[in-house]
This record gives sequence, C-alpha cells and structure tokens, in this order.
Amino acid sequence: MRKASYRFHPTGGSPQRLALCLGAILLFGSGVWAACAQPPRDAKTPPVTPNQSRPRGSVVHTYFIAAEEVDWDYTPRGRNPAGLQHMESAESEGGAMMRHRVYHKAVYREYTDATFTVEKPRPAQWEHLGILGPLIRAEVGDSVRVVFRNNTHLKLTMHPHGLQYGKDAEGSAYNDGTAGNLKADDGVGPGATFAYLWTVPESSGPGPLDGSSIVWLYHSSFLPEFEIDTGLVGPILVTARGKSRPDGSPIDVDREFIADFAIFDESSSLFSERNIGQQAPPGLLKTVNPALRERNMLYSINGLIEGNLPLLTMKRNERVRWYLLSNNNEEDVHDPHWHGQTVISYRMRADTVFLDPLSMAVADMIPQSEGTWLFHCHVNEHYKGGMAALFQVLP
Ligand SMILES: [Cu+2]
Repeated sequence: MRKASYRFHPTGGSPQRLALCLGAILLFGSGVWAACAQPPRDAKTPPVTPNQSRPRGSVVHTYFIAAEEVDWDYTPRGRNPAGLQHMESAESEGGAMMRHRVYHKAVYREYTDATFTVEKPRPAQWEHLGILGPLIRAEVGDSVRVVFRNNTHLKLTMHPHGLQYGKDAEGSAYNDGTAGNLKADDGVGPGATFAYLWTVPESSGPGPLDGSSIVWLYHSSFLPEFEIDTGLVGPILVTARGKSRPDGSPIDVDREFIADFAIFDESSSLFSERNIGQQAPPGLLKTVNPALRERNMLYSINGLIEGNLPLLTMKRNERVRWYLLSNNNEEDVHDPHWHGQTVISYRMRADTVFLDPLSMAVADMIPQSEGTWLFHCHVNEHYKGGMAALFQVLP
C-alpha cells in the first residue's frame, strides 16, 4: 500500500514554475528568490488585502472521497412508481416487473476526514444525486484538493473535466512521456490513497454566454470505457468569480438539480462477470450476445430508473437551474424533456435539451405550471427502458 501523497501545487503547473524560478535564480542571483517564493497568482488577480473575507485564489476546497463497492439498487422504491405505460420491463419474462434491479457496482462516496471512518451525510438537497459521486464545488480562483482512497478491488483514478491540473494530477493512464511521481496519479491501487490538486482558473468557469455557474464531471480514467459503466462518475459545479453564496450556490439561482442521463451498460461493467455470468469479458457482450446485453442496459437518471429518482420539488416562479450530464456509451444520446414547463438553454427557449455522450449542459427554468410533472428522456428506447423521473411545482 502506497503512502498518502499530499502535494500542494497552487499553480497547477508547478514543475514548470519551479524550473523557471531555479533558472532565474541561477541567472540573476538569489534576489529573485523572494519573488519566486511569493504565493503564485493569476496576473489579473489583485493583491490580497486583510479585510477581504474570501481572498481570491486562496480557497482550497478539500474533499475526502473513497471509491467503494456496493450492491446498487436501480429501483429502491420498487418497479415503476412513476406509472409509465408500455415499459420494456413489462414485456420481459414473467415476474420481471416485480423484481428490483440490483447490481454489484463501485461508487464514489464522501468522508468527513482523512481517516475515512465516517461517511459524510448527503444533504437533503442532493439526495437526488443517486449513484453519482459527491458534488465537488468551487468558484473561479479556488482550488480543489481531493484525497482519494480506493477501497475497491480495482485499480482506479479520479479524472476531472474542466478543471486545470498538472501531469501529476490528471488521473488518466496513457503514454504521455512522463515518469516517476508524475505517473502516480494514473492508477491508484486497491487500498491506496492519493491526493489530487486541481485549480479553477477563469478557463474553468462560465464563458461569455454562460450563466453564473456551469457543470463539469469527474470519473475514473484508468479504464474509462468500463469504469463509468461500473458506476464511477460524479459532478462538479463551478461558479463565476464573486457569484457564489457561502455554501457555493450561485447568488442568482434559488434551486439547483443535477441529472445525469446515464445508461449503465452492465455488460461493460468491471463486475459484469459477477453480475451477469461468464458469457464474455466486459464490453464484448455487444457482439457475442446482444440480446443479453440489452437486458442488462439500465436507462437511468443518476442510476435510478422508472421514476425512482426522489421527487424533485420546487416552487412556482423560483429560479431553478438544471445541470444535465450524460454517460459515455455510444447509446448515451439523450433528449431530456420537461412536461408542463419550458427552459432557457444555450440562450434559447426549449422544453427538450440535447445531450450526446459524456456531455454537460445547463438549463434555467422559472416554473409556471403547478403540479406533478414528468421529466424524461424522449428517445424511445430510453423512455421505454425507464429513463424518467417526476418533479413537482408547488404554489
Ligand atoms: Cu436518452
């Protein structure tokens, strides 16, 4: 078991910076050391003054996240509480409608500290994250430090989208010409711990046409073509500089939801043999036995199917922001659709938003029509497979 690593590189590209500083000292003498030793700052970032309650670039959000094996139930509240008609499961072999859909999986879960003994309770607001890993949240200028403990039998990583990282914190295994310490992040073995440091520069935050916050995701990327199907994926929200409340939520939004339109191809899970038998190694069932593969495709939102996502509740006229994600199977082409309301997405009015594999989108809604409404993928195969949830607009 490898020792925990707690390297802190506020620049994100620290080896290069260190090399530049050493070169400058050799050329110009030790006088430049004082400048090099200053905490590195974005050129546009003004000096920190003592009366600033949240000095720019100084907030490091630390998360203790473990990967764990669980028996995941896609239907904890039973089959089809949404009352969907003509679902594929209704056509399956006798009794299928009554059975829970349970598979052995690996998920990311948050702990309170580096001892990884007490799991951090998920706030009620985020119960709907379901199978997704803990929400990682930051404002532009902040940094995110993840102490990652691998409690599974697999070799795994954490690889963020959108945030900035050096070669020592990319969390992805391939021949990139690096060696030694710069490779330690590429694969964290069973029982090992590794600390990733990611920064949040302007290029990780909302662009000129975005609102005050955007969504990214993270996933395991040792074997990403299998690990997301295994369950190892989670959300990241980044708020524009100066646009967050103390809890990290954007100041111009009343309520936020995250929905990953996630097909879990259980034949492509690293536990596929355990879950569905010895028919084929992970990922090969699509050619060897496509019918068996189809029976083990779970058309979920956040790992929950057929209306099992907790009821998403909001009030009329609230400013509601939906962060939409998708998984990375070829079939992860989705059309999230809300009944009874419209949204603004990509600065356009819509009631259906398009997602292709592993994409991220934001939709802003000011709900107008009260009642309980369907929120589902409009792709036929996915809707029939149970990719649907309910939301409620209260007065
Ligand atoms: Cu879909």
